[in-house]
Amino acid sequence: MSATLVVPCFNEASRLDTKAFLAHAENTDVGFVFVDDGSRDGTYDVLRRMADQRPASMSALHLERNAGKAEAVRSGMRVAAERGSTFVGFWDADLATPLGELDALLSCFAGRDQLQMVMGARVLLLGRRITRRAVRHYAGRLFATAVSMALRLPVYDTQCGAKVFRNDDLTRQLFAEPFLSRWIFDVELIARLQQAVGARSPEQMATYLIEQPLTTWTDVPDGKVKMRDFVRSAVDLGKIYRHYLR
Ligand SMILES: Nc1nc2c(ncn2[C@@H]2O[C@H](COP(=O)(O)OP(=O)(O)O)[C@@H](O)[C@H]2O)c(=O)[nH]1
Ligand SMILES: [Mg+2]
Repeated sequence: MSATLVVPCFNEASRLDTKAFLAHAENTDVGFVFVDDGSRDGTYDVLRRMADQRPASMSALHLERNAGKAEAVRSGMRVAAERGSTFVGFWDADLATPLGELDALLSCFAGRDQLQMVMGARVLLLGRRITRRAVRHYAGRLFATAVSMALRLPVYDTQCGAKVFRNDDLTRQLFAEPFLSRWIFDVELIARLQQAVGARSPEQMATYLIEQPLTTWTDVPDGKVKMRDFVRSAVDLGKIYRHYLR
């Protein structure tokens, strides 16, 4: 398999587009590890029924208690790594980033031997369809600016729910320890990568990490991230700064 994607799922029973995932598993060599993050709405049943239809490329994990996206992704990544695909990654269940964007992210690895991680970036450019509510866009820009200052890295969008990695020991190391933050563990991943490769200048980091602008991204209604999560993210960024970056 070329890639195995972890899809964290919290109360996604009615929102999950199982047809889109099944079609993708059927038509490509991409595999999926769905992780039910202690949902209370029958998500696990939906996931299991879907995975049973394509057991070779889909599996469903169940976490007893709601642990947050970071831990759900981390649990899934351990399983995904065992699948032996060249790349692993994680992808939000709402398909705000359509699965059709995956190839563009994976093709970044071609000819870049040291590249470890590719992040989808929601950059609004003419000719691209990036639809996001204005308030979330501006809150996101503010947050991204604080993150790039903390990481000393001009990263545009750390919070897009689509990220892929080379499936190797370094990636296993990035996910080895639990994350400090439930929501902005993406920032921790970058800080861990900076530490692991001992490279801090933006030029050095770009051999290990790049952002790929998406062609389509749609803010899916019923997202569960609210304004208080913005406040929590700011608090978590402080924690991450003290732990990894000071
Ligand atoms: N809200 C929330 N989402 C979780 C949790 N655990 C895993 N997820 C998944 O994290 C992803 C992002 O959540 P989503 O609600 O789309 O966030 P938003 O689009 O940023 O508002 C989805 O795949 C969720 O199912 C959790 O504890 N809470
Ligand atoms: Mg979403």
